[in-house]
Amino acid sequence: MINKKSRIYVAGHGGLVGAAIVRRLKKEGYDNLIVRTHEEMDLTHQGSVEGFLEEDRPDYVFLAAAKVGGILANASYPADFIYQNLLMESNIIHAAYVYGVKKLLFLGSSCIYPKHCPQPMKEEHLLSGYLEASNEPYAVAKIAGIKMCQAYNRQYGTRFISLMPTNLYGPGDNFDLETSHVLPALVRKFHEAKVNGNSSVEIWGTGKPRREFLHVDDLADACLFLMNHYEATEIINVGVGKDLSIRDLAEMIAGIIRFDGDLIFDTTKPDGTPLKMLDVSKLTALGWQAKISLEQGIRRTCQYYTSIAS
Ligand code: GFB
Repeated sequence: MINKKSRIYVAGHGGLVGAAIVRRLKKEGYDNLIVRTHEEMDLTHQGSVEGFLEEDRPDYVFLAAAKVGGILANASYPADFIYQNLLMESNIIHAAYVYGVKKLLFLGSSCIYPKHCPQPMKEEHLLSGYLEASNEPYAVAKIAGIKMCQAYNRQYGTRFISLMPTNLYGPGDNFDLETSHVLPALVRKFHEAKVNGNSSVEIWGTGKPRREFLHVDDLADACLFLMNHYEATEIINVGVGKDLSIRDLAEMIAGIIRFDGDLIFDTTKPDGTPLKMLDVSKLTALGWQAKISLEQGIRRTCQYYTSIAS
């Protein structure tokens, strides 16, 4: 188990995942946390990252820093997604080796699996088929991060573990309608439609794709659990083991927000991967399960959004 006095660096502490990991660590009594804002340290700058790790010498690193976004953001900024994610992960993983970090946890994504992957997607399906085009640059960067952790483990005996989370949501999410993921986008759209008395809400695509959603506080709990209990170099999926269609998600959010107008499906927008549910049997076998139901999680996210929108 990580000693409560260990020096723990959370890269990306200001983002959806990083902030949840900080909350979870503080709740557990880990009070020797190290965080740096983007202004204090540019993670795409190797010299700054090496200087920081040489000076602060963290014992553990949660690598939650990434350039992330929904289907449209990935289609619009492919160069940013591959460049920034490759640089940030490479700088931190290499410096973690050079400056003797005891253990590092790397966060990948479920989009690393093939577009037409057998469902539910198992860890061994990685690189068994073509990727979904809409987020291939991001997926390739994340796969490179996995392979870098595994290569350093093999060559230098490092303890760099890699988690593959399913689609995430929760407090601190990005609610920008162009760059966000579907769940926060729909929470905002239904909230605004209700407040403005609109008669309909636009949903991108056909509504047919299915997605699995994990609340970010559950993910943070899984990160701490695996940092303490997982030592293998193989990747491990983190999810809830069930999915629903985008249409059903929209109807669920509309019901919670009590919006009773129409759903308009804009099929000029991309659907992306048709299915991407994770097989979480490896994680379940280790003794971890998600606790926050989708309905509970959406209610909390709606409360959070209402608190920041007003
Ligand atoms: O969440 P999302 O943007 O990303 O889209 P992915 C999921 C599905 O929701 C797609 C539909 O079929 C979208 O067309 N959708 C419907 C919407 N309405 C909306 C809306 O208003 N906003 C958004 N954003 N989607 C992401 C990858 O794929 O998965 C990321 O792009 C990352 O890189 C993430 O891997 C986990 O789930 O398709």
